[in-house]
Amino acid sequence: MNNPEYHTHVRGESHYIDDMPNPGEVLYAAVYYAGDVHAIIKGFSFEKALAVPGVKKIITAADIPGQNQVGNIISDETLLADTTVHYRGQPVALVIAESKESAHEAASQITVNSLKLPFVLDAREAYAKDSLIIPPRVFESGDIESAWEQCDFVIEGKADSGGQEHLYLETQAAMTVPLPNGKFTIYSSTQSPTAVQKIAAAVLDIPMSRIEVEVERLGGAFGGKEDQATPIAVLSALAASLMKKPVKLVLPRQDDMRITGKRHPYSSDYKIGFTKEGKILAYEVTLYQNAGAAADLSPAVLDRSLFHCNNSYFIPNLRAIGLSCRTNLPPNTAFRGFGGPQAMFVIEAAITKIAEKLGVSTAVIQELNLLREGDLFHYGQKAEQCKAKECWSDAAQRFKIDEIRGRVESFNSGHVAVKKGMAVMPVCFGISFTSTFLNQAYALVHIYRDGSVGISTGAVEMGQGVNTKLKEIAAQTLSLDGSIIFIETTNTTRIANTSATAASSGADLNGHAVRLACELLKERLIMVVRDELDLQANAAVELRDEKVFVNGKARRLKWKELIDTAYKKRISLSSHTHYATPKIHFDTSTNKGDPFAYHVYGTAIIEATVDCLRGTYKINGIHAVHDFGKSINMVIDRGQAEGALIQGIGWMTMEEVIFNDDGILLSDALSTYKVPDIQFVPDTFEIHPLEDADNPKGILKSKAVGEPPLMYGIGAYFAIYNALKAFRPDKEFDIAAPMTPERVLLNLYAD
Ligand code: LUZ
Ligand code: MOS
Repeated sequence: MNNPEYHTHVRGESHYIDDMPNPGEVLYAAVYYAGDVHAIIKGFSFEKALAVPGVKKIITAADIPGQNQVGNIISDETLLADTTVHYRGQPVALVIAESKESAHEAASQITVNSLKLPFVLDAREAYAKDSLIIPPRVFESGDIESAWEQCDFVIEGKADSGGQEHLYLETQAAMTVPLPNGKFTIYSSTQSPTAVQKIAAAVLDIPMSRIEVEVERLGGAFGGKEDQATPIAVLSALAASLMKKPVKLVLPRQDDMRITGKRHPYSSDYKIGFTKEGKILAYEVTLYQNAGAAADLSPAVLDRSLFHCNNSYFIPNLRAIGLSCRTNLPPNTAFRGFGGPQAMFVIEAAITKIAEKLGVSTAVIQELNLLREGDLFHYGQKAEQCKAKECWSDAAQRFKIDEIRGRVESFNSGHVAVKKGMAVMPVCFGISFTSTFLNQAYALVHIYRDGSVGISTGAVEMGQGVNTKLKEIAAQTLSLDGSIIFIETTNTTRIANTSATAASSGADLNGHAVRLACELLKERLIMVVRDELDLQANAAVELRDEKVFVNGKARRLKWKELIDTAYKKRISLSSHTHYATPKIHFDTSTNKGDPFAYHVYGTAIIEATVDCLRGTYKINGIHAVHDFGKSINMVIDRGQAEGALIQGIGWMTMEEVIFNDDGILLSDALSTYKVPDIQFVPDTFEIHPLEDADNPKGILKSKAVGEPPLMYGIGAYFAIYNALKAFRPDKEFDIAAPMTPERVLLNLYAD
């Protein structure tokens, strides 16, 4: 079953917010955002802006009827700045006009009189000033203090990774339509319809039930619309309520890049102790997370960093300290991997340095320390159905790792200025929101009188193919052809209190809810069959391929007639069900529990070639064995794995979010922010599904796929790093990503 939307996508017929037909007289909004990094607002000058033809109003914090607050985890973020701006790009005012051109022209005419304040851009500097979003978080296992004594070697180091722009194709966008009955419909490009509804209600000071959030599809999100779609949607709602007209707000690309937060840059210190054979006995890591000026999702992101700081390795004695540092950058936010990649980068850096110390290849140390069945994670969960070694061994054999290594070595001995490098990257990623309460979902399934099926859930389609999966789940459970099953838009009036479509768990959580709803309907229909055909209690009734089977024999009653019969017997043809992931729990005071439904494993081997005179490089090959469980749709899952992998390599290599010392984002356009394109993708790109994979906890035995493959991208950093090592074996390189060509040269030639 393929995504029915592919057809309208390629013809350009799929609607995103900015393509929606206008509902009558629509007004347009433009955000006026702070040009100062940290300042007290003393006054505005709106005269010139108001004189722009077509301008209707300029909205400021003073116009907000309810709370001027959009913080999700912590209430520390205004919708529109009141007295102080805390980052350049912070929304300060909203211009409403008859056209987008007028709105943007007017926004550019606003001036502000401000008193500039000192600011901090760096996480460590913020920590030194005690500027933390939450108190330090510490995850600990074993007895690290006495473990150091048993180590043959202890080494210390530092590893930094940079931010990442989400670069969803559809920028942040929303339109709100006020209805005559006092309700508002918010069309939002959000991963979190309920968050939009909740915050809009509080800002407008009306009950949540008066707001309906409607989401058809997103043109990409990658975590960037888990939290940061909310203020954009709420601004459009605020404007619509004040103007009593529909208001559309679509961020131009450059505004989007300046206003919204990104992946968190991390700076980390580690200390790692190991035996002379390379067995890791103790690991201590301190993660300085650059949270930006408001909490956003930073505390949750930080927790996932602490969960995944061991990546795919068993480390008996561990201490991980997470520091969420408040700086004057735009609030950083969810981004595919959600803090996991940043922490995994550090352990990979540490293992690289172990290998250098012992004079062996990194892969030897990695393999020696892989998680085994039954090992305890530092948060107390047991590794069950652990596939770490299986994926590693399968990748090593299938892709002939020794041949790759031999090829790299012989190339390097035959070349002086061009060097090759290879790296292996195992991944282990936990599936479930780490905030246990978020792991719940609803489905609403209607069977209509003609037998067609309409399904609503809280899942948001953002190009990841969740609708196709949900349809497949319903088709399998009801044994129907997909052509009569329809996945409806995501809507808070139909499905309330949803969790974000995030944490790779959209298909799992909502899919289980759809399965439950369909099973309930099936049970009712089987009762109808028994009644209608007057069957004995022991007769086996089955619904298969739109037919009714009794004791294995097809009867004349078909799906359509069965539905009509059920209706006439006054049996409900709708079901609304709730699913909550069973058994998971986590105690945030001890930081122990079983937070994840299961883990996803895999191993990638990445090869790179570096021109050590120019600093340029090419990724030559990506070979991975990935555990998809029993994939519901291999086309979608392969697409997710390939996309995530390239996005991860982009983060590690060429994508560089640069703020200058004045706090100005220099990489605020596609001319200055480079992302991988199709030319960058290597010719050899193999992702092999782990064979005979299974997953009793996942929907239809599949495994969540959205995020885990991103972290294979870390292998690209170390492949390039290893090439640099081949060029200058005796030089000690800093570990700092992204490994741009500029950084390659600095590594090679600066002292
Ligand atoms: N969002 C969230 C996430 O709120 N909690 C999580 O654990 C998470 N993990 C990955 C991506 N988004
Ligand atoms: Mo999240 S990083 O939106 O899965």
